[in-house]
Amino acid sequence: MKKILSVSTAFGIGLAWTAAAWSAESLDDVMKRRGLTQKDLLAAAKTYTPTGGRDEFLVFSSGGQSGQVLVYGIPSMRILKYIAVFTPEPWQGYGFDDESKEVLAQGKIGGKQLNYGDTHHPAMSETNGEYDGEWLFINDKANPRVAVIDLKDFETKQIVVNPIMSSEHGGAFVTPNTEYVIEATQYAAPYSRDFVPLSKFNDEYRGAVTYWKFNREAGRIEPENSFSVELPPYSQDLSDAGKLDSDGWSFTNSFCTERYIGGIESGRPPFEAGCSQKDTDFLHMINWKRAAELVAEGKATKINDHDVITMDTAIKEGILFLIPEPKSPHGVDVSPDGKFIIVAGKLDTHASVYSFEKMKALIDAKDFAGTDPYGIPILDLKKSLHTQVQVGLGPLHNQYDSKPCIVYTSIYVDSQVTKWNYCEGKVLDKISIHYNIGHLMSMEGDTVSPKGHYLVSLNKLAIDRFNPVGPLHPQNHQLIDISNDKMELIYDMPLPLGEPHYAVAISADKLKPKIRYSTGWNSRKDERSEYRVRPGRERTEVADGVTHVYGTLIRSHITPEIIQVEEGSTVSLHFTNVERAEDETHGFAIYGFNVNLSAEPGKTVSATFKVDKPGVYPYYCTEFCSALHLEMQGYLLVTPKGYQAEEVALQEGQSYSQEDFDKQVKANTDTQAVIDSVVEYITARNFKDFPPVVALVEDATDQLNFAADAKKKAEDYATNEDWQNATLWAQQWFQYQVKAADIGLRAKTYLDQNDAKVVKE
Ligand code: K7E
Ligand code: CUA
Repeated sequence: MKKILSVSTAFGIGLAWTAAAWSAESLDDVMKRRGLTQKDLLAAAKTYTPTGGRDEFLVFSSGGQSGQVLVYGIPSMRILKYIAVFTPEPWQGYGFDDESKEVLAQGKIGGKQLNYGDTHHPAMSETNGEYDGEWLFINDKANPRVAVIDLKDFETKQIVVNPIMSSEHGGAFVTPNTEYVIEATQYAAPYSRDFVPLSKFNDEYRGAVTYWKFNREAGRIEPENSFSVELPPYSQDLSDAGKLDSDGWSFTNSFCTERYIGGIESGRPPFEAGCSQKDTDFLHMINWKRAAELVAEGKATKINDHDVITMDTAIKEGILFLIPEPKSPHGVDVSPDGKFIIVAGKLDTHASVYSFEKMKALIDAKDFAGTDPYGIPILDLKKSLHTQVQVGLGPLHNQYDSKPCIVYTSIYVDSQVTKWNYCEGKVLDKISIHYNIGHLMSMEGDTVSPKGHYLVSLNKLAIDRFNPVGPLHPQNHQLIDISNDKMELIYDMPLPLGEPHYAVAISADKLKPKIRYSTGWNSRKDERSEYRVRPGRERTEVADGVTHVYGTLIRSHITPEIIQVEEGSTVSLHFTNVERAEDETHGFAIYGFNVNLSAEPGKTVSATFKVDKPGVYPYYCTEFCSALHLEMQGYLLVTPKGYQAEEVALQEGQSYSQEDFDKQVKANTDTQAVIDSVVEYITARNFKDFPPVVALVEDATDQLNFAADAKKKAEDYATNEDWQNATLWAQQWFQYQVKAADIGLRAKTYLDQNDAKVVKE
C-alpha cells in the first residue's frame, strides 16, 4: 500500500488531500446562505445525481438552428453530447474528415453544400409502437431533409433530400414498426422547383406527405422505395402515425387552408391576417398502408424520379380524407392506445379529441359532409369528435402520461401546462412555466406505453431565468415532476444551442452504445475502412497522383512522425486509432489546412487536401490523451519542386553516454518494481468481477508489451555500444511503463471505490 502511494506521488497522479481547517457547513447553514426552501431541497434531491451516478432517461432534443441533436439525462439535466447532423462539428471531426464529408454531401441541394439545418422533431425508431433504442431520425425544416442517426455510436449515417418539397415541418415521425419515416410539407411550392407565378398558387403549388422507407437491417432510408401523397397547398403542419387501433393511418394538420398568398408590399393584408380568417382548417387523414400497396400496384406517378400518389388517385382509391379542426391548429398527437387523436388549435382555447373509431365509421359508411375544392372528401367535425376541452389560450402540443386518459397540453400564450383527462374531458391541474412553452415531452410519451414520472417543458423564451449573457438568450428546458396529482417544477436547464422544438426521452437501459469500433472501421459506412492499417505496417503510397499516408494513432505517437511531399501534391492522410482502451480518442490537427480529425478507438479517418505552398506544417494530437500527449506530434514537410536533399546527418539536440543509459535503466527497473506491486494489488482482488477494470488491465498489458519491445531495442543498441539509440529506446521503454502505471492506478482506484474483495493474499 505504501509503495503504491509513493508511485502515485512519483507520477504526480491525484491522491492529494488537505485537512480542512474549518468545520463543515450544516444543511441548515447552506439553506440559509443560499436562501433555499424545503421545497427547493426536495427538488434538488429529486434531480441531484452524485458523482458517477447515471440518469434514468436520456433525452434526444432537437438542436434547432444549430442543425444538431442534443443529448441530456433526466432527472439530472446534464448535457452528454451534441450529435452533429446537418452542420459541421469540429470536436467530432464531422464535416472535416473525408468519411463524414460524404454524409454531409448527401444533403446537398441544387449542388450546394448547406452548412446548417433547422432541426425540429427527433423521432426514435419503434418496434410494435415501443422505442427500441436503435435509430434516431430528425428533420430539417428549412431544407426538406431527414437524417438517420445510429444509436450504437450516436453518429449521423445518412441524409436524404426530399425530392418534391421546398419547405417542410411535419417530420420526423415514425410508423409503429419504423416501416416509414414521415415528412410533411409546410409552405406549398411547385414540385418542379421552377418559377411559377403566385397567381397559379391554387393549381400548381402543392403540399405532400412523404413516407421514407427505412431498411432496418441496412440501417438506411431507401429513397427508391419511398413515396409521397400529393396534397393541396394548405400549409401542412405536424403529423403523427396511428398506432394499435389506428395503425396504418397517419394524420397531418394544416393551417392557412384559406390559401392566402400575402403581398403586404403591394398593399394587401399580410399573411397573418389572410391565413387566420376561417374558423377551421383541415386535419388530413391518410391510409399509408393502402398507399404503399397502390405504389406497389404501379398506381403512382413519377415526379422528379420519385413515386407520388396524385390527389386524384388518392381520392379515387379512398386513402385521403379531411376533417375540419379549429383555427390554426399545431400539434396532432395520437393517444397511446391509438383510439384518439388530440389536436390543439393555436388560435382556439380548446383541445379537440377526435375519435378514430367514429372517423373510420364515417369513412366506411361514405358519410361525408362535402368535398374541398380539390374533391377530397370531408368528414363532419361534430360527428368525428369525442370531446372538446377548454385548456387555455394558445394550446400547441400534447404528451401522454403512463396513467390512462391523462394528457398534458402546452399552452403558449398563458405560459402554462394543462393536465387533463381526455376520456372524460376535464381539466385536472395547471402549472406556470417560464416562458411561452412550445413542445412538451413526457418519458416515451409518444409510444404505446408512456413511462410517466417526468415532463419537460421546452420553452420559447427564458427572459430573466438565468444570468444575462447578452441579447441572445439560452433556451429554457424545465423539468416537471408528474408522478403526483399536482405537477411540480423541479429544474431549469439553460440550453445554449439553437431552439429545440421537440425532444424524445427513452429509458436509458434501452440504449446499448458501443465503447469502441472494430479496428480499422469506417463508422459512416459501417464497414472496414479500405484505408485501415495495422501497427508496424504504416506506409506511404502514391496512387493516381495522390500521396496516401496510412498511419496509426496510439498513446503517445502519431505514425508517421515526418511526412515529406513535394509542393503541388495532393495528400490523403488515413489514420487508424489502434487503441483498445475505453475513451482513448486521439485528434489530429495540422497547421493551415482546415484539417481536424477525431479518431475514437478503432476508427479510421481520412483527410485529403492539396499542399500548394512549400513549408513546414506541424501537426499534433488534439486530445490530452496521456502524460506525453504534447509529444504526440509531427511535421508535414512540403518541399519546393525539384528539391534535392543534402547528404547531412540529422542534428541531434543532445547526445547520450553509457552513463545516461545506465541511469535510465536504473529508473526503469525501479518503476517496474512499482508496477509489479500495483499488479499484485489488483490480481489479489476480485478484479474480474469489474468489467471496466478488466478492460484497464487489458490496456495496461498492451502497454507493458510495448515496453518489453522498447526494452529489447535499447538492450540491442547497448550491446553494440550505440549509447545514443540505447538511451532513447530506454526512455521510450520508460514512457510505456508510465502509461501502464497510470492505467494500473486507475484500476486500483476503481477497485477501492467499488469495495473489491481480497481473493488471495
Ligand atoms: Cu416549434 Cu413542432 Cu416545429 Cu411547435 S414546432 S413549438
Ligand atoms: Cu493522442 Cu493526445
